[in-house]
Amino acid sequence: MESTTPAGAPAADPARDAARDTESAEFDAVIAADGRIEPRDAMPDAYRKTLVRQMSQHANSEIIGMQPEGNWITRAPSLMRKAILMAKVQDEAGHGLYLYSAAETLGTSRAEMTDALLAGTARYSSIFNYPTPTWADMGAIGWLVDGAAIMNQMPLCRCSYGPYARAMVRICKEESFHQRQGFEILLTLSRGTTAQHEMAQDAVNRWYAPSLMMFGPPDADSSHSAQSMAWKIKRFSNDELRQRFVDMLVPQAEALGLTLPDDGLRWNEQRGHYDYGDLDWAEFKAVLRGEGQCNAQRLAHRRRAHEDGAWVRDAASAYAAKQATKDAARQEVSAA
Ligand code: FAQ
Repeated sequence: MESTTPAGAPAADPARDAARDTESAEFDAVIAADGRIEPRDAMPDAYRKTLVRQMSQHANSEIIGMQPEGNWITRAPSLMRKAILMAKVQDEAGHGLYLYSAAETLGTSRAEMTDALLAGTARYSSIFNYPTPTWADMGAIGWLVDGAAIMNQMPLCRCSYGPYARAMVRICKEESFHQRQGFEILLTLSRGTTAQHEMAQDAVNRWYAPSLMMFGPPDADSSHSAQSMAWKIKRFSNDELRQRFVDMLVPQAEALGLTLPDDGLRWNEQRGHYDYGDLDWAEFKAVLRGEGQCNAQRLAHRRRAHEDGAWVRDAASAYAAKQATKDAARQEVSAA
């Protein structure tokens, strides 16, 4: 226990203070040299807390993000489409698990992160609170949502926290496949019958603005960006990534033969980027408050799935306990 003065304040301990200064200087030096912080390394509490917040939100997003597409597995228009969609949704479960595991290296358990999600005290991406009424939504999610996810996540492969950066490398490879499958769904619909083309356009109309909001609030309102960029967790600001995304979408929409629903969209010669229209940040805030179209449905479904899976967790724990007892007995025998 830390020794305290009679007044309750920690007693002066020059050796401990010197050790802390050294740790802090080492941390700063690794960040400055663009190195990686690993789980065994000392790190400021605020750095650890920021990572747990962002990584658990990211993991939660992957897990909740299975629902809008899961809605279409039984109704995909062909066996091939069904198999591809199932594989994509499974990938998302895998991404959630890598990310929870990576976050666990910071000392917060997956059970704690899951409890926070189920209690409604942890966030997940705003985008997954929108409904998926048509098959074209599978295309729009792949093209726009996975497209935004890659744009945001490629720089995270260079994040200063080693386990997060390494998890992102594989995740980005899979997201890239997801984006292509979404693009291909939209291309097929866009070149199909008039009704199919209209269905693709309608889905793009509904997903375009929410996908731009995935990058988070404008820089001026982003409470965490400055510190996260100083720590090299984030490499680019929310607005920088949003701009890159818009610049990427415009030629791709042309190739698809679809229109982006944005009156403000035009090439700005001076900036060398596309200008785009204002986003409805009141809607974004409402979604974050839990007032989106599907927030209640998404959480209720996740709670139900968690309860339904209790027997699997119980069985796995019982099996692990049995194996541990057997291993201990074997070790006793071999030691005797
Ligand atoms: N939704 O100060 P900032 C995917 C919150 S994975 C909800 O700018 P930060 C794959 C933010 O948490 C998609 N909340 O925050 C897939 C903070 O609130 P807090 C998920 C949001 O962290 C595809 C407050 O607003 N990807 O799509 C959102 O510096 C298809 C202030 O914001 C990641 O999580 C939002 N969109 O920057 C799966 C990537 N934006 O915590 C299935 C990793 C902001 O103070 C199908 N995360 N907030 O209460 C990040 O890069 C960052 O966390 C940002 C936000 C950029 C999302």
